[in-house]
Amino acid sequence: MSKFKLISPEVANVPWQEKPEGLTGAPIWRYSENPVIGRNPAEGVARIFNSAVIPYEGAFIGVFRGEQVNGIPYIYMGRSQDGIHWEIEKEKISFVDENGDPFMPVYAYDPRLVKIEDVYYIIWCQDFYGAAIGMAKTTDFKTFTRIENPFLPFNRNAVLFPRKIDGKFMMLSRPSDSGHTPFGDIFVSESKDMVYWGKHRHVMGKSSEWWESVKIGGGAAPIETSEGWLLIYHGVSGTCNGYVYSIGGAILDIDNPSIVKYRCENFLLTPEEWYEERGFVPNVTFPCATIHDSKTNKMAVYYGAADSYVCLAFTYADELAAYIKEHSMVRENDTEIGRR
Ligand code: BMA
Repeated sequence: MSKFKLISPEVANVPWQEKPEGLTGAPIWRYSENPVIGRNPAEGVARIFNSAVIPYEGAFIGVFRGEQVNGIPYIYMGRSQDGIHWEIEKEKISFVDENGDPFMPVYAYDPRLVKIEDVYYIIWCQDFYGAAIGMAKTTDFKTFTRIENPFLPFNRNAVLFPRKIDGKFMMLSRPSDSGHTPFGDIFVSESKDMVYWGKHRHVMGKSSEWWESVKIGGGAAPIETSEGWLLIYHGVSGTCNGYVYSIGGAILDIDNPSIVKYRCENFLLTPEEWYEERGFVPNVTFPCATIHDSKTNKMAVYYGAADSYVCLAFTYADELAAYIKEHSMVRENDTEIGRR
């Protein structure tokens, strides 16, 4: 048996479906009942996608990108007993400032949800004179207090690491432009207090593999393992009909996550099913969260499909890590300029 270990709590009720016979390619398979959240999932919300979930009090809680019927995205909360069937709250999350006064972003999309020590952090993309990272914290999922803008515009796809490294919070992000950004690498930054961020380091760049040759961006919160930080991210290719968003995997050094130990040259999942190829934006698979059980290595990956649906895929974390290692190709653009 492999010595691979997930360094995270056990989650006995991780959403799960057995591996189908005859699976080829990466060891990851879609939930047969996808999508798990369909169109018009709540009053005033046309579509929910690119959303994040986390185990909470024996069940699951999620923060969802809800595209309202006026076209403006906000973050909605949802609860689920099994991680598959969700009850979405009617009202979007009301954010407050440090004094408890209302403080709403103009819009908010692509939330990630990460627990560090006893605090839950939501990280999203918002308007701060252009696309920028928004953050808030909660301990009870009732009060959501905004945190200072961590980075200048333009930036998207920020994801916090689930623990401090050497006493510092660590965050991945993808500096970008104000539009449908035609470039983008993943960087990591650190902070002692979640207010001042610095020591920015390049983690990895877009690649020459077609499926991630335009840009890449963080996906789910990095997962601590005995091999390093397992990172599920998205990679984008350009075609004559627009961008295609696939899911990729890499393993970063546990003490210095700017170092890429392994990076899979193959996509893990790419749009193939009707709900990934057809929708508001066709050909998008966009991972934002995983739920993983350290006892069994079972792992559920939540991804947005075609900017229209929430979907689930499953894998065994140890098999996935072995696949990433077996097909690893770390290149010069995965190192920092001037460093080897
Ligand atoms: C990106 C983000 C994602 C979206 C993707 C495809 O720029 O806006 O939310 O899924 O485009 O439209």
